[in-house]
Amino acid sequence: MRPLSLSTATLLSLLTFVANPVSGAATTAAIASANATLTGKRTTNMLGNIAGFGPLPSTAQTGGLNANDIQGDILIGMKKKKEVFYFFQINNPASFKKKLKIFIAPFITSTAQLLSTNTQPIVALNVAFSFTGLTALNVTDDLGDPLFTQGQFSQAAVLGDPGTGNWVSAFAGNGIHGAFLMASDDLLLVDAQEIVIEGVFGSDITKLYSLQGSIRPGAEAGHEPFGFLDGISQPAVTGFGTPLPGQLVVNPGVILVGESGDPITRPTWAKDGSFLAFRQLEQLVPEFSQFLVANAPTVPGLTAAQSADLLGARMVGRWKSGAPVDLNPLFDNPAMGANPQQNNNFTYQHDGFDLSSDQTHCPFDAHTRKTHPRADLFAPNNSIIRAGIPYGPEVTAAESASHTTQTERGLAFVSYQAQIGQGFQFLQNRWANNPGFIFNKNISRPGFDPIIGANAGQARFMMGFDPNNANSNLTMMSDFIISHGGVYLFSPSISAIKTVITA
Ligand code: N7H
Repeated sequence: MRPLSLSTATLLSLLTFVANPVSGAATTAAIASANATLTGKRTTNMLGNIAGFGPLPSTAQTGGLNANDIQGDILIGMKKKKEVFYFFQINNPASFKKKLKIFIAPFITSTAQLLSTNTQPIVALNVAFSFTGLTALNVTDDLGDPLFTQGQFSQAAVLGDPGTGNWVSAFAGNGIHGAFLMASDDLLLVDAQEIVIEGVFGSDITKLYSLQGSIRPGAEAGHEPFGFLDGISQPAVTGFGTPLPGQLVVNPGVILVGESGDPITRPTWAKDGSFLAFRQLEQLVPEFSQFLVANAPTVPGLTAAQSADLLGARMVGRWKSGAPVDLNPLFDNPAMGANPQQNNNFTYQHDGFDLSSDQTHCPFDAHTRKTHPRADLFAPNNSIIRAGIPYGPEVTAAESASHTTQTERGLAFVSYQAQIGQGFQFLQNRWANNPGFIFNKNISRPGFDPIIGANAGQARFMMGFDPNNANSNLTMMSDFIISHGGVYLFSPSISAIKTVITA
């Protein structure tokens, strides 16, 4: 299945070309032609059309921002069908810069390009660099983000990881210099792009690691591996589209470096870049499903299966359909989950209920409430744009029957923010992992975010799992998510890639 203008014959010749690069060094013309093929015109949209996600803005609605210069992944979020993250080390900075400038930079996909099928490339290509990568390229300006400078590896304990024993070896340390992000609707095309990248750079780079993500099949499209629709709630960035009802509006400088609302002094060339926090988060899906069945509260009028679904919804803050539990406290509401005019329009506040103690609608600990507390705490500067994608196979019958994961699956988590310490790392460390958050006068220790909250591998608790007995605690002896680590990168503007980065 390849519903594109790229024919099988062209693709095969492209793959043959790269598999046998002309005497080890592909010619300029051959690379240009391969690149042109990969960036040719599309006839179908490469992004998933998921009911429940708001529409992308039209080009006319991006007037406030430089959509032609901002890399495409940053503001578009979790809409990709297939994606490969290709992490590399730079061996020959001078040659890498030259080739990046001539062969790759002209094909980096912008935000504007992704907004319409007519302008989308066959494969969307973005690139981002770590601190050690920029240093290798002799780009040594202070970007104003200490966590970027230190790297994610040094933050493992702060992020709640139980050491770094589970980290992918490539993430352990600061060896990764950068990553190519390649997205399309067909993995064969992404593979072709990867082969072109390797043909272009040859021994100038070494691939240290790659991870392949994919939208889930059939009716699960848009749902993360536990089964919940994901990517519904993103902040609305001023100047980019029209906010949906209930959507939090944030200054562009919360996501984009150097834009209005960014309080940090940055080098001029860094404007319209964004910091990318990558995490490989394995999800223990059969174990999670079994936990819900074994720990479901007894709720009058609900069957055991409905109670298990309710527990999942109260842990996440949304039902599997995406409907917010705050507006649907006992039963899922698939029509609301699929309706972007309704599925974000809630605040956790209800007439006749005390916001500082009410957990009958949604627990304080629910993942969505911990990471975006809405009326509990107005904190637009702690917003992120999430742009991850699930990875790994579907759960097998044998895994379901044994309640045991046999093959790794999870979320290739990506978030964009202008300050890592206000965005991803803040949400993980200060909110999700902090049993004292949300701080309020009536409940001093509501507990951990049951989904991503981490306690260095030790037991965690959450209050409010039972709607009829909100003060009782649920203990979780082990995590449902295993961190395999990650990396902090900077995704520069396209003009910066063509100038400062490749100078
Ligand atoms: Fe989360 N999940 O399946 O439970 N997330 N998340 N996340 N997350 C959200 O509203 C999930 C992770 C946020 O605005 C939904 O789009 C899983 C990290 C934020 O109301 C679901 C993993 C961080 C929001 C999940 C994971 C965040 C959010 C509801 C890891 C930051 C928006 C769908 C495997 C540190 C909240 C939606 C809002 C929503 C899940 C990771 C943050 C279903 C499985 C690491 C800010």
